[in-house]
Amino acid sequence: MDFKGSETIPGPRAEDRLPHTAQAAAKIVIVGGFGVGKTTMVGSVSEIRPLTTEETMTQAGVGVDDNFGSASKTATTVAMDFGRIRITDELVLYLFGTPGQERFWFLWNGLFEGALGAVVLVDTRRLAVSFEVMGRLEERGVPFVVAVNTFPDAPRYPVAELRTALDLPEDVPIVECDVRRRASSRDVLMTLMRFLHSLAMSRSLT
Ligand SMILES: Nc1nc2c(ncn2[C@@H]2O[C@H](COP(=O)(O)OP(=O)(O)OP(=O)(O)O)[C@@H](O)[C@H]2O)c(=O)[nH]1
Ligand SMILES: [Mg+2]
Repeated sequence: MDFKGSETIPGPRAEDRLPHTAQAAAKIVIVGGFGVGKTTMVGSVSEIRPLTTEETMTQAGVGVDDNFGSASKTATTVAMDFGRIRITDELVLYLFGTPGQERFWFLWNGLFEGALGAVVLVDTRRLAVSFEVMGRLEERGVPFVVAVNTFPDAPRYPVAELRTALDLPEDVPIVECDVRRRASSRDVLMTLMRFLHSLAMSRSLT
């Protein structure tokens, strides 16, 4: 029975509904330093309208977050980004983007709960924050791949040199990407999924 003045709460938009073929879901976290492209990556690859928690940057942030190379950047994520992508008919990835700066680490406890793996986004002009992020992932035992977001004015290094600079073991994949491009962001996720698969296989053999 309809009540006068009652409102119908709209359900999810058709394109936001989980595909009926989906059988498994995995939680993936995308993490990296300030302005490295986390929100852009979640937005470019997500099949649903991404949820973002962006706030306009204010004068108070000057000197705290280095706006290196992103002069047009006017907003920053204050909590997380969220998106979803179907990797196969059966497998859906839930993507959580989160800032890597130390003052956001309190968010990590909840966000990494149940995470299958992570993408560490790297800007070669600011490698220092990547060390802290990777160190914390290692402490938590979260497997990750490194994706270098190739800003045009950032120095390019051969993968072997980056591996040495980042002190990464041979098996951790390092890939270049342009997070503004959907195909490129998707390739990064596929690299992570292949890496997780190979880890699972090698663990089941030991
Ligand atoms: N030229 C270039 N610009 C990029 C690229 N990726 C992101 N940008 C731009 O760089 C800026 C930073 O991207 P965001 O996605 O906001 O970065 P973020 O990591 O979410 O930033 P915070 O949430 O503030 O830490 C945006 O203005 C993007 O349009 C890239 O690959 N090349
Ligand atoms: Mg962001």
